Amino acid sequence: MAKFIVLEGSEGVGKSTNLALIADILAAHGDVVQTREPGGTPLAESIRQLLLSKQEDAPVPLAELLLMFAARAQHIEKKIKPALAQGQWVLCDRFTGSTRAYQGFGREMGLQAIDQLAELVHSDCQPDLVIYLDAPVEVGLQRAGQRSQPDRFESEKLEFFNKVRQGYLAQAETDPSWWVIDASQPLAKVQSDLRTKLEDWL
Ligand code: T5A
Repeated sequence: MAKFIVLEGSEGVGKSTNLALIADILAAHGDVVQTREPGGTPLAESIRQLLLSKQEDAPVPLAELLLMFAARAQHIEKKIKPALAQGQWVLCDRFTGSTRAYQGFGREMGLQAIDQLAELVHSDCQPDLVIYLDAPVEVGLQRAGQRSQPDRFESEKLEFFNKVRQGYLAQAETDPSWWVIDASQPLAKVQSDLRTKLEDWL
């Protein structure tokens, strides 16, 4: 049966790069819908623009949190649930694990409100597997920095990203549906680790 798989990790660890490999492996098992958060539908992509762009009236942490869940609610109802109902695999770049790490730990909002919102928005739609790509913050930022202009999140300080990483590691420690892959390794090794684990799981 098709499942809902999420790829998590902080900036530049290689989520987009490895999404293609995972989609390829899954394709042997059925249709795959690739998507991302925030985003995945036209409305949710508009919310993504609001969240990532640098603007004078930047969202305060609570507005940021609510916008993440507004985008997620739209994405789940319009794209994730319909795909799963049609027997398609859903492969998503980020989900609520990101909210716990970035807003819960990075912005220090804690987990209580996030868990309440998660319950409201997707108590009936949880990932079957979360693949967390872990690397020291400096490694990811250096990789991400080789590309375009930093967005609003990428412009945060090192301390913010260290808290985000702690948030990810805390989730991976307590949730058995999470895998941790060492993404600081050369890409070929990251991909062979991913392939071995995933083919075994499938
Ligand atoms: N956000 C999101 C929240 O705060 N709360 C939430 O609830 C959600 C859902 C979204 C932002 O929103 C925030 C988090 C984010 O800041 P995004 O664009 O989806 O932004 O996320 P980013 O992490 O910014 O995406 P990136 O594209 O920067 O990172 P990736 O996808 O992890 O990295 P990737 O694959 O583009 O790789 C970066 C570079 O590294 C190379 C690649 O070739 C590429 O050049 N690379 C490697 N190089 C050497 N060795 C390896 N192993 C490599 N793997 C990749």
